[in-house]
Amino acid sequence: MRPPVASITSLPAPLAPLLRRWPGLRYVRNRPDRGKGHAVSVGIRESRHDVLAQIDADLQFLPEELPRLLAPILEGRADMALGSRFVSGSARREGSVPGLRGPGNRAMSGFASALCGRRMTDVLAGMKAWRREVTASFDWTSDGYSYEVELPIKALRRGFRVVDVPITSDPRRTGQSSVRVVRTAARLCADMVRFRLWPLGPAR
Ligand SMILES: Nc1nc2c(ncn2[C@@H]2O[C@H](COP(=O)(O)OP(=O)(O)OP(=O)(O)O)[C@@H](O)[C@H]2O)c(=O)[nH]1
Ligand SMILES: [Mg+2]
Repeated sequence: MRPPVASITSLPAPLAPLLRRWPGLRYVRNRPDRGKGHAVSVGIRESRHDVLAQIDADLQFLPEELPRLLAPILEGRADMALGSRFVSGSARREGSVPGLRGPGNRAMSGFASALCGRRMTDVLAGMKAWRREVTASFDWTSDGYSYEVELPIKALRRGFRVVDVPITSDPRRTGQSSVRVVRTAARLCADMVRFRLWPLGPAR
């Protein structure tokens, strides 16, 4: 992966009051934006803690459910937690997984599970948490969406404990999806085979 380009800047004015509540809050701006995977890799690089979490910025997942996602890691039962919209206890609110996205997400998770020999119900949900050691243990190659599957597949190859945690998903309220279902699925399948079979690369 090319070296990340990012700058740490002062918080934009509307976010500044948050600093009073969370003095450790940092705002990192990517310019140019190289995609979601790259943005998360910059977040990892700039973070200072041992347990990390990501959540989509469109608020389709609920930040108040982050403690539930983190619990298995903080309790020492897992090294990576995958938020899942398709496991018992999850809630998919009306319109949150429209059209082909439901079967598409299940098919991608089924393919990843078959490749890894371990059932994962929702590898693509944009709400995951892990111990820093997990992502430091392999080279990470995806700037785009494929990082969502690269993380759990490579974590399992390194022998880390990966668990599913039920989450709630809301319909999109604003903005547009950046996912083109068929093209993204084809790309993901090819990438998943690569993540499963190619050498893991050196620890970071
Ligand atoms: N930095 C960065 N983030 C991105 C990019 N594309 C997507 N994201 C992030 O990824 C999140 C998910 O993207 P969406 O387009 O909502 O995709 P999705 O949630 O898988 O699919 P939908 O069901 O259509 O919402 C967004 O909320 C952003 O936080 C990108 O090009 N750059
Ligand atoms: Mg979304």
